[in-house]
Amino acid sequence: MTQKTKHTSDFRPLDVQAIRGDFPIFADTPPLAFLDSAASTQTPRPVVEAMDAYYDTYRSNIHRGVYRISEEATDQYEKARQKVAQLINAPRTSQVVFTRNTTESINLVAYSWGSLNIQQGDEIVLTDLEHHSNLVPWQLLAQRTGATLRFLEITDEGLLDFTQLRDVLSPKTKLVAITHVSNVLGTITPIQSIIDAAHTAGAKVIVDAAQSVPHFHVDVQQLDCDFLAFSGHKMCGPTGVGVLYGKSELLDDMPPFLGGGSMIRSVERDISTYADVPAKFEAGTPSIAEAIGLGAAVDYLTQAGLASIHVHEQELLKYAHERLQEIEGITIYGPAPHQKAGVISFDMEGIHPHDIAGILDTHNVAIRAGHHCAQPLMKKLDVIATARASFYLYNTLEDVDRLYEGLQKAQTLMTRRNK
Ligand code: C6P
Repeated sequence: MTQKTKHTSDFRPLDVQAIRGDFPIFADTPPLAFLDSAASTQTPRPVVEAMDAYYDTYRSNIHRGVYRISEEATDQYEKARQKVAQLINAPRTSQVVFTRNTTESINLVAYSWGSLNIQQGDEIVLTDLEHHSNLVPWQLLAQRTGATLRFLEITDEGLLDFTQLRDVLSPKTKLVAITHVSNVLGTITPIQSIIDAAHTAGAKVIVDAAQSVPHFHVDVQQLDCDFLAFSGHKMCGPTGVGVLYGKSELLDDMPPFLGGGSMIRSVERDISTYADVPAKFEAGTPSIAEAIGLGAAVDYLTQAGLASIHVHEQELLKYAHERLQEIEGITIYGPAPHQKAGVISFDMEGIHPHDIAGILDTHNVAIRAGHHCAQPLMKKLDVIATARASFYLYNTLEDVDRLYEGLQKAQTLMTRRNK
């Protein structure tokens, strides 16, 4: 299927109460204040129902059965691929490869594209903001090939220091691997300018979109990125399914990542030929129910409207900044709300982030604490860990108030304990 239309604005205010009604986890009183969607989101009923329908009425393997329910499963799996392709405005559905998650998508590129294109002396440009998933695969590739990793640093505000780009990019740069949104600071990177500059330098670009595709429109044709990776479980979909988008000419040339069933054209004792993309990269039985669930999640987010989700998160983020700044001894990391997505990382004087999260949990407020799989960034910020609240379409201003009240209680408790 070829898809040419660009996204038009779908902004309309979110009916957050109606949305919350789709998530059984919020049915309790008082409801869970779930502020950890950057780690993994909650699942709405339509997504669970789509997976239930597969298990209850047409469970079977795909791409091989010649009977009705297998054809139905194949059809639904491929429809999910179409929905994902439309979401990111991929020119062709075949450019969407289903993987397990963002991590696997990036590793696929590092092994397959990397083995063909990276040699000793080549350079791979990363940034200080990268999640380990967009760092360790490139370290492994560099160790295998003798390539060098170079880093674009961040400013004190947690923005990428764009002035360094000219120095970091060179004719040796073969790849720029960059996050679209930092999972720690929420920073939205100037991805378009970086892609354009990388292409001018002759390099390819892979975008880690784990924290962007779920939250606002990402258009791969407009960006002109070479690869883009994201996970289903961060966008109301199930765990166990992720996406790699790639330009056709790159995917076509790349060798398989994993070998086995489903990815072949013909097999002889000593040699095989391979199926076309995306099958070439989907060896073995894939996560069928999960891909179908991801398709339902795409429908759900599209119906809510990604522009509306973004505006809603901005409102929550702005409010969270205002409220948290009222608390004495709090440090918020990262740029101003308008330069970031719905993530707020912070710490409080005299209280370890894990204690903050533990105390908030006793108030039914769920946040994440730790290094967020971004240890080099923690080092840069000169902290061991941060507390992090993150927002999604089902969060409310009351959730932010409960975060604020919980933090005040944490502070009172720890001040009393430390006396
Ligand atoms: N971040 C968090 O921040 P997987 O686990 O493969 O679905 O996603 C990995 C990943 C890659 N890039 C970015 C920017 C990410 O934020 C993540 C996942 C989670 O809480 C878990 S560490």
